[in-house]
Amino acid sequence: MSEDALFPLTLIQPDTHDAGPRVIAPGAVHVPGWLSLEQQRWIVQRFGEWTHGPVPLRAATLPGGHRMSVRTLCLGWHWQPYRYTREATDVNGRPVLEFPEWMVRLGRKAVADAYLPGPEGNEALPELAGNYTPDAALVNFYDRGATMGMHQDKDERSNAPVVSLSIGETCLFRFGNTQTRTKPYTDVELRSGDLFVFGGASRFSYHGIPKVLPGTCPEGCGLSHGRINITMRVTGLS
Ligand code: MD6
Ligand code: FE
Repeated sequence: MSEDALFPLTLIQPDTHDAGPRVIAPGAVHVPGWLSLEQQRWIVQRFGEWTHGPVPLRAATLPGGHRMSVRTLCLGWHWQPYRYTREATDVNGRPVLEFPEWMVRLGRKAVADAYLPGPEGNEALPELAGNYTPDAALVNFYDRGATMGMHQDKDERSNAPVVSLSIGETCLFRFGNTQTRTKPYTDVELRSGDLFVFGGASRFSYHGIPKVLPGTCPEGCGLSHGRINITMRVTGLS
């Protein structure tokens, strides 16, 4: 038997981070290395364009007056704590950028890749993949020291999955439960190019970003520092 047959590439990956989809909880799937470096760079270029759009990257202010450390821009619908609007009424009143067609296709592929049946006890939720049509994206930029507290994504009137893409510095993603913002939770490292989908029984789980690891941008991802996270959602609004 040839060496290639004995040691197929997928089994000799030295880094378990590249081992394919991992089910973190029912409906919550981490797909390491889902975007190529070329795709990451292309998305970083789009990010640069969006920051010159009608609504600047801004740190949202929470109802108690606390300002988030993450800066956000939006596509499709403008998110403000805690609702979606068509105009950025908490920033400058301008209408939000359109949700790009390429991102609908990317979101559909993400849900399919995360949920289609696999050998690892992956939940098969194919009906979610075919007609997944996200209409809003939050694009977060994490500069030095930025974090995100434990929260649920529940401003949408839909239980369709949320698709999350990470580019730039590695972060610690804390994935919890639907009942409390505390334990039990699972800490997952999200690296540049990783996909995380949460839907099904995990759609309303608490989650947060306790830290970003400075200096971990891979060569060629398009960012020299910081972290971009894009979450696509179905708002259920019209
Ligand atoms: C982040 N993400 O990854 C923050 N929400 O920077 C989120 O809050 C998030 O990654 C819902 C689904 C996936 C996520
Ligand atoms: Fe979230």
